[in-house]
Amino acid sequence: MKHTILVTGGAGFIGSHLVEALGNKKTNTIIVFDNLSTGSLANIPNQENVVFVEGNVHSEEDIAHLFSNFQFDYIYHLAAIASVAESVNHPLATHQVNMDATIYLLEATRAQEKTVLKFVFASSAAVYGAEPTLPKTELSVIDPITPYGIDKYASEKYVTSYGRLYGLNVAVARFFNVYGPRQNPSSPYSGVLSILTEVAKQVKQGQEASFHVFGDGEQVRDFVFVNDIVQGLMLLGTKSGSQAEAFNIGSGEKHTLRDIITVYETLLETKIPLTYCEARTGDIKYSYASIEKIIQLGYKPTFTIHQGLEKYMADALVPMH
Ligand code: UD2
Repeated sequence: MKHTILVTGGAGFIGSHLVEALGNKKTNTIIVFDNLSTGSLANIPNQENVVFVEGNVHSEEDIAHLFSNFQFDYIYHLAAIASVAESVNHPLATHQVNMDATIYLLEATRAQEKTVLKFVFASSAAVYGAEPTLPKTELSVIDPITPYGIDKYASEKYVTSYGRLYGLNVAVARFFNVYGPRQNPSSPYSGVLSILTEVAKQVKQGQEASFHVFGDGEQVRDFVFVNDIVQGLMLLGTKSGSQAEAFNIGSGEKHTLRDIITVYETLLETKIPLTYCEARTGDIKYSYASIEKIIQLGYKPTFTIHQGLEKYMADALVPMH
């Protein structure tokens, strides 16, 4: 079967890994729709069945233009302003990207002649906020505390409601702390493991560097390797049991930041210099997922933290050309 698949944010960290996996099937045509604000052309696999279209998800005009050129069998909506801090500093601008864009896409999907086989929306553990009950199940209290989390949750509700109101085939993924190659470490609010990997790389290359631990390092997270996120997304895309439902995607493991630093040190056979600083305001001390619901759908995490970091470090330490 030939399928045309849209990946918004396909030039970004998670999106580009999804594009790569989908593109392995030669009968698929993947349309990468991205404005390259944080993503990059270099992330997109150079393959005949992968087509790049530049545009803004928060432009109704750009979306209309995209859908006038293509009819999609599957849509993975990953484009977003991924920084929580950015959403706190610029709530209105981030709202347009993280929420309005979702409705533009849903409307265009509803209007297209072809029935979409699945529209999968990338949401976040941020919807659970700071409510302390753990592990987070899909039935846990929802209490987002930032514009980012609020827009993710509102978008989720639009997506699942389009399933119920208009019979659109839809599903929602709630990502926990994703890490892996191509995660950009350049902002202080980048994923912690992208920053730690950068520091580890510098230390390994004999440069002077130190990793800043915010708080005591005892904060707990569910770090999930990007390939497992891709596995989860593809399951949500293809399984009928995901219809109009939200699913956590995590690793099923939980680790303190200090444990993770020890794994890096073991892998690199060297100590990483640490600087302890004040905990971040609003930082959540413990966050981890129950992944039982997506396991019922057939999900099986394939990377332990050790295996994931090994792969990530090997990739990061490849000599530059
Ligand atoms: C994650 C998500 C965010 C949102 C949030 C919901 C990522 C990158 N972010 O934020 O999008 O879904 O969960 O709660 O997945 N840290 C350091 N040193 C550093 C950087 C971070 O100690 O240089 C700490 C940080 O204070 C936190 C932990 O590491 O305790 C993880 O930080 P993060 O920014 O990677 O992710 P998190 O869980 O705050």
